[in-house]
Amino acid sequence: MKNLTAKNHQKVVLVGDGAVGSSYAYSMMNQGIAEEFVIVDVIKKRTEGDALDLEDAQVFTAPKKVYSGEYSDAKDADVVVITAGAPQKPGETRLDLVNKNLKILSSIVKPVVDSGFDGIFVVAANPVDILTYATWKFSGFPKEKVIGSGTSLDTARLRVTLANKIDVDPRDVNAYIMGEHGDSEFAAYDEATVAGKPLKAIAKEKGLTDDDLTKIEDATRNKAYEIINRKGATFYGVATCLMRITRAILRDENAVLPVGAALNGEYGLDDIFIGTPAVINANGLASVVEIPLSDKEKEAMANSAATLKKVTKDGLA
Ligand code: 6V0
Repeated sequence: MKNLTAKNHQKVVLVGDGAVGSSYAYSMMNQGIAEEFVIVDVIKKRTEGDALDLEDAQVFTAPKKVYSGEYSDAKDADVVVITAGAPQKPGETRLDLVNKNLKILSSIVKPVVDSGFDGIFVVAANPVDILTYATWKFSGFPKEKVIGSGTSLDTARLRVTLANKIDVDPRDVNAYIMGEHGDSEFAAYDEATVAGKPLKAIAKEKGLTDDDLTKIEDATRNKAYEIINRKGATFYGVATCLMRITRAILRDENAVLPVGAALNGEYGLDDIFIGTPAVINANGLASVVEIPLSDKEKEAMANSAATLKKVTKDGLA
């Protein structure tokens, strides 16, 4: 297994240079993470243009080799990030995308693996939980080497909205959206805290009722639709989540992040990738942090898992 901490040259390959991918590339450039950044897409002119455009930013960030490449460039990469795929159209759910994007995914994972790549896959293309599972299946990689963006974006959305309501920094809101990145996801409010104090108690002090918290949960679930209806796509939020996951891997952080993680009995589930907090380091997914959910939340998790399992079974049959 690659020992990233011993390396001082880190390489990331991005596959899918659309709205999400190019925003991720820009975020990575701004953070100065990874010395080598390769962009792959079926539209070669776009990757060449983006590489030329991005390289100008390094004057103000950190020196980096950024170029338009091929799957063979994944050979010695530490991380391959997959953002290739058709995005949601207005009115389309993430699950509607499954067949279209499974085909695209299989055409990507195979040549990446054939290149000799033995790093970590990070998947964001939708429906992300299904595509993360499929990446694991198609690649034959160990489960911990495949990470989905899962409910990272949804969790960010929840934290931002809560933070605005209770007047604390969103980074100090310890609350998670769990389950499917999609319509069956849920807010694990019962265990949410700010500095160890139950979020529900703080919310009450701020005059928020349980009904208000449910409205915030619903708004979080529907925020993608709100954004898509206005600008056609969502990309800055998820791109930043992807940067955060990549940074945790490359810097061997042991960061606890909401991701799409493979479960091995946690929450009574297995053979699934689903949104939960997990420890991320240079080996990929070090462990799942199993939140002690309330009975109602356990039911929501089981329901979300059942939704995903059905689509996975139909899609990969
Ligand atoms: P986009 O802007 O259409 O970009 C998709 C890119 O993929 C384009 O540049 C295509 O050329 C490229 N592409 C298509 N097929 C292939 C292929 N076979 N090989 C290489 N590249 C290919 O879409 P956008 O960037 O908006 O979205 C990308 C994916 O991310 C979609 O599946 C979205 O649904 C998904 N999102 C995931 C989110 C999450 O939280 N996980 C959030 C937002 C979007």
